[in-house]
Amino acid sequence: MVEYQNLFTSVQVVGPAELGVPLPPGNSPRTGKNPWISHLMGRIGCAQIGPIYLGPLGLASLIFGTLSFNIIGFNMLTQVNWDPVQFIRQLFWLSLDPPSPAYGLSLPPLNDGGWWLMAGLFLTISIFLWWARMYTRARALGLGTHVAWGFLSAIWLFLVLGFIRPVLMGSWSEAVPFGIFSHLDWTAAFSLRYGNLFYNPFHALSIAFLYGSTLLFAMHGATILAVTRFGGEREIEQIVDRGTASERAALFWRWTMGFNATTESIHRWAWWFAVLCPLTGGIGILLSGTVVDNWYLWSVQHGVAPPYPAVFGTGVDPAAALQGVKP
Ligand code: 07D
Repeated sequence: MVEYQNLFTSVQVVGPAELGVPLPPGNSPRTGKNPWISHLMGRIGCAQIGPIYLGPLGLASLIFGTLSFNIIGFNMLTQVNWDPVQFIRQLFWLSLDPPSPAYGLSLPPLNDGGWWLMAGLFLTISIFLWWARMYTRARALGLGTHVAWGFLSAIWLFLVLGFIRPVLMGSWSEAVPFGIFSHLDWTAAFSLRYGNLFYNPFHALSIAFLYGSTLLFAMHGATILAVTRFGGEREIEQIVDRGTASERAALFWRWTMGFNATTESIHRWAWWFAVLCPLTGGIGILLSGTVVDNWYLWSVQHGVAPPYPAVFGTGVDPAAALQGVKP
């Protein structure tokens, strides 16, 4: 038996072409009847490429996604006078921005944010079509729809950032621009505008689930790799066999921290942590500017953060000073 005990040696999963289970009536045929075998892909996953299922939802999603991508790309190209070299050089600084606050929620001219609105609409349509594709593919295979609901949690944050909160605030200008640095600038500006997002408890919760997800993933990944020498990655046998890799994996954690997840529950932990990250994040963004105007002052008011010491002398209320009230 080949023992693979380091982090990099992976198994090539290659076998006769596997075309998958027959699809229920009403499904399109899968594209690519003769799948090809790629050694390189086999190093990071399964060596067999295809067949893929496109179907009407996949096709429509790709069309809308491509439209959105092109609207963003061509708008950026115009910003560098259609010069491909400058396009590449300045790519990270180029941006398709939402309309200015003057337009509120009205339809702006194309070059004043209209293209942004259209790209956002098409991207949203594309994402929802992709969601429906995930849902229907899972159903067609007789699976649960856990992946689709997890994806919906990310879509929730995406919608809050680009649609729901701007609508509540009464202006498209509140939304995130399409651009690498511009969306980072937007993020920093948002935090500053609402009194430092670190004081937003939902941002904190979201971070806890983000970091928690990476920790759980690292623990699970490491545990399974650690028992591959006993065949632990071959999950099917492990589910029914006692005294094998799975049991050792569980015992490892029971011995080191007194508690172990089961092979089933570890995936529930992972799913909930991942889903709760954008779910709580979306709540935090939705509350900013709509319900809470300054998260630092909110924290002081609720006893979460200490007020600034009276460095300005007595008689100065730091909270009021922060809002520009002169002593
Ligand atoms: C963004 C939404 C789902 C995405 C989908 C995909 C496309 C493709 C492509 C057209 C990820 C859409 C598809 C766009 C288009 C083409 C070609 C999911 C997303 C469906 N923060 N922060 C979070 C930390 C600070 C700020 C979350 C850490 C500062 C703002 C997360 C730190 C400031 C927002 C997080 C830190 C600030 C966040 C994101 C440390 C200023 C949000 C979770 C250590 C920089 C977002 C409540 C996620 C949020 C968010 C982490 C610092 C601002 C937990 C670790 C103090 C404005 N921050 N942050 O899953 O939810 O994102 O906030 O400093 O909006 Mg933060």
